[in-house]
Amino acid sequence: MIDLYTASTFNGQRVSIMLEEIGLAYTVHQIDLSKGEQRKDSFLSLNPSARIPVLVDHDTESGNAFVLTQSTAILHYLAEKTQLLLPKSLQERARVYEWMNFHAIDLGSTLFSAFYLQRLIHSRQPQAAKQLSQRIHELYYFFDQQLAEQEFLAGSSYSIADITALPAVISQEKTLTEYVHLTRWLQQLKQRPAVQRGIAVPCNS
Ligand SMILES: N[C@@H](CCC(=O)N[C@@H](CS)C(=O)NCC(=O)O)C(=O)O
Repeated sequence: MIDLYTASTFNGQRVSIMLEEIGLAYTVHQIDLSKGEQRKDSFLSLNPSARIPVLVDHDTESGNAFVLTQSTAILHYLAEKTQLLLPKSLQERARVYEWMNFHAIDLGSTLFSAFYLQRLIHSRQPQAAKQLSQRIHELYYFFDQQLAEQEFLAGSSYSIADITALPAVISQEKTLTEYVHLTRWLQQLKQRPAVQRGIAVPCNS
């Protein structure tokens, strides 16, 4: 049995999409970030850094519950546990990690900085805000070009690289229509029942 502590954010939805894709049973525990539930002692005992998502796997070889944080580490863990959504060959797996890092680190941190800069200090730092938006465009262009060459982010099969990228792209869909290959990929993945169920967690659970 698996417990998932989550909220309706990109990092949380990566894990719920993954769990829906691999078909493992799990219980959702919604953490209301706006009410500060991530800073309650019961949650801090799972993740002292006060961040969702947290996965607790009770089905381990040792019999001890295994607690894991960081959305991309959780995707790796679940892919290895089930041998799903991760290619067999070393080089193909490396390609998956390459694209996971692109999304979680390069694009993710730039979007995060832009979000705060645009809302909090745009009037004082217009040049920095402009540079960040150019950088976001470059990163999306690169992402789009990758999908011009192949069906999925890391090659010919759907993988945890696609799941890493998906929640942020779904939430920004209306602003990304100029990227035609990315849009083709997005429309294809949005047809997947597991994606539809996973993106709705925790609101519909
Ligand atoms: N790198 C972490 C980031 C986790 C994270 O930042 N979670 C946010 C929600 S997306 C959170 O719990 N924030 C709580 C807060 O800011 O107090 C991951 O990928 O899981």
